[in-house]
Amino acid sequence: MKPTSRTLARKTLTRLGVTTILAVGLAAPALADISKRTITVSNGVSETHPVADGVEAMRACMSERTDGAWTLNTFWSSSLGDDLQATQALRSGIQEMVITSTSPLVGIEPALGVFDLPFLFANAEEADAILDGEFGQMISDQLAEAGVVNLAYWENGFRNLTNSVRPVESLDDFEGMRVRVMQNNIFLDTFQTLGTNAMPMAFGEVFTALETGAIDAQENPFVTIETSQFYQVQDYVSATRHAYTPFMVLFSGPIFGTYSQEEQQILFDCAVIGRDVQRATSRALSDQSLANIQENGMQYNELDEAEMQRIRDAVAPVYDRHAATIGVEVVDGIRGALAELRGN
Ligand code: KDG
Repeated sequence: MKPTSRTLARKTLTRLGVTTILAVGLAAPALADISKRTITVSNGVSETHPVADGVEAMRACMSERTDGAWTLNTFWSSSLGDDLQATQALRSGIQEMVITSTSPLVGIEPALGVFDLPFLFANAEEADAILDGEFGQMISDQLAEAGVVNLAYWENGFRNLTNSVRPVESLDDFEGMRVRVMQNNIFLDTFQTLGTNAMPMAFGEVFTALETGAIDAQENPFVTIETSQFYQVQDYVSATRHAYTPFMVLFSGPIFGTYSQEEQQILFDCAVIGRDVQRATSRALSDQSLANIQENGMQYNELDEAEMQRIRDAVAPVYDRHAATIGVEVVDGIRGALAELRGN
């Protein structure tokens, strides 16, 4: 007997109903655990910096894992405040995320100062091993007590000096230079020990201070020097590699607590996806950035090993002077982890 249109209709509805139930049923755990969300993330560098590559990879990951339920809104060049201000907004639960250097946050978590110790890491491989290993996790655990969740360490990078006075080819060449440093007593002490007139300042104020001549110098990775266009207001760049600064992808502790476990895992997973893209881009662009700032008029120099050793020796006492503030066990911990890495 040929089925009536009514029967066909019922079969279709049933099939449709079963399909829908299956679809909702299959999706239900995910939909139940994933809410529609808008996440604000801010940073102090410009959108041309490799941080943007990491953010785009993180955004794509979030979109895929939440089936488009999450929106990531980005704010660049300190437009939502400097690193410390944005981090305080996270602690208050009025902003979700910031990608920040560790250095400006030592007032919140003194142990972060360990990463400001001069010449701590010899290369990026060491930095990755420490940051992505037990030591980095220990620091992240301490940050959780301060009301922020560190989702991953990204790369700011090895820092080099720029200035508008003279090429810095020896320890003596630092003498009297008005150098902007991050708002951090370890950087302040390091550059005072080198003989400079070190001046703490938020990153967003540096370009204008260089442009007006209020300061002579600043120090940042080549990629930041290029993307912040410091070559417009600086004449010399010297390969001092005097410190390696990590970025952290921080999330608001109060807001994190309102996310389901599945959502929290997505945050961690996508920040790590972003980390690998951001680090790779930062390292791939470093040499190109150095070439570009030279093409834009900066005079580049490296220092001979004897002078570099004089500089390293001059700032070595900074470690002992700040161990108590950072935490003796923290300084000993990273020294031990590095010794193990180096097979010492
Ligand atoms: O938000 C990131 C910036 O603040 C970063 O570039 C920090 O390296 C930094 C500096 O010199 O302040």
